[in-house]
Amino acid sequence: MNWLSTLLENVPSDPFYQPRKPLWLPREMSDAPVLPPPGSHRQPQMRTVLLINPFYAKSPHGSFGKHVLTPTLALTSIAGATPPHWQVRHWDENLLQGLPPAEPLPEVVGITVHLTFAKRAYELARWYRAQGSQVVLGGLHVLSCPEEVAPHADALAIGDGVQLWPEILRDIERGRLRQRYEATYERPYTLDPPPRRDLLPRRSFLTTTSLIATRGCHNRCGFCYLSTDRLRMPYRVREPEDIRRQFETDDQPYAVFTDNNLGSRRDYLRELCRALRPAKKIWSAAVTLDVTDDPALVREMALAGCTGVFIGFESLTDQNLADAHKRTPLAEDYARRVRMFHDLGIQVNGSFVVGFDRDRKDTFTTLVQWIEAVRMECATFHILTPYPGTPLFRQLETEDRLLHRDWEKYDTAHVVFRPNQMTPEELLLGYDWLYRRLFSHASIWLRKPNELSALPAYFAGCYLYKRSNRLWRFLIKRQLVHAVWRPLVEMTRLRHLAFRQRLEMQTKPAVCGTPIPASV
Ligand code: B12
Ligand code: SF4
Repeated sequence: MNWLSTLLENVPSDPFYQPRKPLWLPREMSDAPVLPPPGSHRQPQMRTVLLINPFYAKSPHGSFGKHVLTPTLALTSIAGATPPHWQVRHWDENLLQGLPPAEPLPEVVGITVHLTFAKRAYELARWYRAQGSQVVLGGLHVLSCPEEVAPHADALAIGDGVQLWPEILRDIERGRLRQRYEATYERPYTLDPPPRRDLLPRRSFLTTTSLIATRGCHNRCGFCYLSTDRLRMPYRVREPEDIRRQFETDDQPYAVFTDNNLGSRRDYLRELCRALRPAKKIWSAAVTLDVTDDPALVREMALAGCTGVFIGFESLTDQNLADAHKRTPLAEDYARRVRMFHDLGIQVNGSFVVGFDRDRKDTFTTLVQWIEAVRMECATFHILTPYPGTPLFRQLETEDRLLHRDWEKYDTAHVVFRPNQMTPEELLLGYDWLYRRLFSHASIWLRKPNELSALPAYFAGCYLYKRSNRLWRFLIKRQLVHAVWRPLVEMTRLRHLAFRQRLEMQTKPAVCGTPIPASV
């Protein structure tokens, strides 16, 4: 019966089973395109900017679709702050369209830098500088490790780039570029211009409407990048009307809120929902589980078009969360709260971290069993990762538990520290098992919704989004992502409108399945 277990992909119940078949990871998903020798120094085209999102290696565990679901707002926000006499171009290396453009040579190259793709950002910076462009580096890693980044750039933007960018370009025009520009995130968010989504290749993303309505979070968990030393980011919000306008203008049926936590201020979220409701569109967002303290608010979210939430449950062990100073409901109450979303037609994508000090070898099975019992449509798993500058990083450094500082591997898919109650190898095997198990036919079947009418959308979501990496690679390379997904998204929107109507009339809301992933 070997062929049958292969067909059914029977994942053993022991999280540490060996040997295991490697997961599929083609070269384009693991290696950036090789840059040719830069050639000689030449005259760049004046008043032109190229903004680059560098390549990063994809994990074979998740869907490749995740990377083209919706774009980061880092570069479109910077583009929005560019004075009109500068020409701007956008390039995302993760769309697999080859080398970034160098003809004509841009006067300024702005690159966003995260620790996982810092090495690639430095390579790109070196390549453009050698040809004659001036390179400005900004982003999370520039804020947490400016000394490391500085030698690779003509200028650093530390903190909020939207405030700094016009000043940087003005200084370039005057030939007086400084090495370092710094801004906090304290000024009102309402002053920011809207991001320039018109620069994005629409064909390449499931939706180009990444929205961001708020900044910061009421929590400061010790493992989160929001607790980075230098980062001062009070909770700030944009006008709900401004967000509605951005959503309308981009003309897509579905938006993804990329806020850290759209639910930190309930009065604001309520106002936002009321502004979005007449638009008759659908959206998903990251919120903390405590929004369910207010069931009427969750209902308003559903009525405003929310089809999915991304929730950082992190752990089923309360003490892990207390250690990290995360204020959150108790684990024993999670299931009831998940049900509240489900009853209102909102899918839950749970985010879980493994490797906390109280995690033991049985953590993996307990976690999967719980996810299956509450029928969570989707979950993402992360190996605990100490981002430089955070309390967690300092703790593990002081305890001499960091294994290395190879930032590329600080992507939550590798073990970079010595865990407390298992070996690094066991943590990695357990993490790998969680994904194999969750995406197995058996687990997909166990988590299926009760209602028959929700099954087609649920299975479409599981199989098309999560188990089709070969198809995703094809769609990404051929720029077919939008064309293929748009009809599915539109169908989901129409179903959701019908669902909302029933909900408004207060009859039993019935079912509303959605094949679209619940946020990033
Ligand atoms: C959209 C998103 C994604 C998308 C797109 C990612 C991409 N790089 O293309 C997807 C879903 C693919 C993704 C994947 C991952 N992500 Co992500 N993602 C986000 C998210 C939700 C929004 C990003 C965004 O639009 N921010 C809004 C912009 C405006 O803010 P910003 O980037 O900080 O930019 C400002 C400044 O930094 C500065 N700036 C930035 N760039 C530049 C450039 C220049 C030239 C200048 C002048 C200024 C400047 O100005 C901007 C305006 O103030 C953030 C959380 C968040 N809310 O930021 C997480 C986040 C960035 N992701 C994170 C992680 C960990 C990942 C993953 C590794 C997770 C995983 N295991 O799957 C993967 C893989 C990516 C990788 N290897 O790096 C972490 C990064 C932590 C860290 N310290 O690096 C974050 C912060 C989430 C979190 N809370 O932990 N992600
Ligand atoms: S609740 Fe989430 S976004 Fe807020 S600080 Fe904690 S991990 Fe970060």
